[in-house]
Amino acid sequence: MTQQTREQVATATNGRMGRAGRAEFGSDVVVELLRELGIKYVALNPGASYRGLHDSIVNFEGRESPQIILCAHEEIAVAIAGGYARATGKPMAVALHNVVGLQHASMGIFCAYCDRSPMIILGGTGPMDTTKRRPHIDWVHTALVQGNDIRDYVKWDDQPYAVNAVPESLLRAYRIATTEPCGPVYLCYDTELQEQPVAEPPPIPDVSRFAAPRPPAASPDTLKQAASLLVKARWPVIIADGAGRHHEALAPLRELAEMLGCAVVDRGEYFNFPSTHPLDLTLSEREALDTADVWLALDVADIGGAQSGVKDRDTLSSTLQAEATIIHITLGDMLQSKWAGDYERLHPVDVPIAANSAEALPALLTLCRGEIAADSSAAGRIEERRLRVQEIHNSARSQILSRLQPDWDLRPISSYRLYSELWSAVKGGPWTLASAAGRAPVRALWDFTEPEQRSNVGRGAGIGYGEGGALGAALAYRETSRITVAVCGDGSFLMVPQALWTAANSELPILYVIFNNRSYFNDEGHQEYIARLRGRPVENKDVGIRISSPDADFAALARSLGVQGFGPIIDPAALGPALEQAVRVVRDQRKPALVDVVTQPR
Ligand SMILES: Cc1ncc(C[n+]2csc(CCOP(=O)(O)OP(=O)(O)O)c2C)c(N)n1
Ligand SMILES: [Mg+2]
Repeated sequence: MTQQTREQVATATNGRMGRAGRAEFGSDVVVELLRELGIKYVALNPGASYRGLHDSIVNFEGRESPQIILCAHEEIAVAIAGGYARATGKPMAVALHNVVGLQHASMGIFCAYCDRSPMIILGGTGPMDTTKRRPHIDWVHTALVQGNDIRDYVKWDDQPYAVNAVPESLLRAYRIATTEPCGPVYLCYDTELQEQPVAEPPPIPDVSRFAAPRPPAASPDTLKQAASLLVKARWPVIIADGAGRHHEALAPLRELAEMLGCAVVDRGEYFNFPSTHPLDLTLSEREALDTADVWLALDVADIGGAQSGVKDRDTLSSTLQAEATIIHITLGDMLQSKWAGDYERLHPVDVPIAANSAEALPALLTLCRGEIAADSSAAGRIEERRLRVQEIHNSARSQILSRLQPDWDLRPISSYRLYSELWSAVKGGPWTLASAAGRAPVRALWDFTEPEQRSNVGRGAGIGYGEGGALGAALAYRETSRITVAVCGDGSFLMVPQALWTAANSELPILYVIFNNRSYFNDEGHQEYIARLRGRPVENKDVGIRISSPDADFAALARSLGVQGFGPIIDPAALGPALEQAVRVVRDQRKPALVDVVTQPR
């Protein structure tokens, strides 16, 4: 088609059925649709299996979008999309080379699935026509069916067999990925399909007619039951986890807590409640929950774990004991893995509500207001409780800080000092904390007051995912004045140090701080536990676990990849000035920086 005919066709078919396509080759259709869908970025590592698609991204009708974020490992590419989805709620694209790129990416895809992060993953394969394959490489790198490799932890995958089938496949994928509960989808394109010239391009539908539905609201009857339980309760507690995914849930959550004068425990998958709010009892979770007679759980992954304090190694399983009456608002059951147990323990729930918190909370608020007005004893009960919650809140933070302050001058540097000095360096402007290695009670040391301040990925708990995830947050905030801060374990960081190259290449304003205890310390704890159990020498607990001989020089590593590196910081007095200097690089120059801090084990 000539340019003029293309434009004529485009004008003729514009309207509710969409517009005429303008693709010249099969893979142009994919890019045309990504642009229609508003996909801003594609993270990738190149490969011949998608050279057609790569060409379309770069050359089809100019290259404004999706913009390429070049990565030095596919796992990082997926993690960037995961962090971006966490920060924005929106999907970006990832492009992966056939089976090898897909396998490198697979842990990232698993972690994105556990996080319920929407993303459009594109892959190449083939040629499926075996007579067209190059010797060796096209054979060993082509699988039947490629999507099988990751099918257990994507929401959907597809391999359209003709160019005309591409729009429907991609629109379906987009809608599935962005429908709550969200998740990654994988689309695989035969090289032949990508590279074939297209004489009659398929029309591009009006993508607004394929949008994800609004997530479901709660049934009014069940909400009424919940409101009555909450208002009559002696000590109700709100325990919030994934609810903060939707920022619209935050104002009604806060208003509900204030109306009920009840404690809120923020499990921290997202920002749910300000750490400075007098009703925040996250730091006194045990005290808040032990006496509770009614729990309002908001998208809590593991109610049992939350209740038993299962993070403690001595309590190895979640408990099913549930003295309290449990109300749970979640869409969790609508997307359950059939492969990994990321649904966690089955807990009794007395009032199950399948809804999105952002939809359910405003209605619950109205019902509670009505119940309070109708109950003459409610106001007194609520006021008394409010005062008690505030008392606990006020003492919790100062108690924790007084326990930690003696650590100030420890060498190696204590996590308390690291997070305190970092807070002083960071708090002067907008920030987001994408990762917090070590065991410092960050909520006691930093003020979390707005949802953008938390952008952590990682329910999947694969080390090496958080470093790329932090880059995704930095990408999301690149055009704003917000900086991203990621405190990463040395072991975790060594999984993906090449993430630094992308930080430099894509000019991402991120501060990496290495929590360098020169160990995969988490596992020293496990080996110590086993040694004690078996009566074996505890002093061997770090064999095969210490990361020394040689000590990794993270600042030099950063410099070698185009990122300003500071450290290793061994002297506690040098920490504050180094962090301040590094924050200036990130804030003022909008460039990445890294500070390597040699720390206590925890
Ligand atoms: C991909 C992957 N490999 C191994 C593990 C097991 N693992 C969990 S924590 C950890 C140690 C991480 O070391 P580091 O990041 O230095 O943190 P530290 O425990 O020292 O605070 C390991 C190896 C994992 N979770 N994911
Ligand atoms: Mg470590």
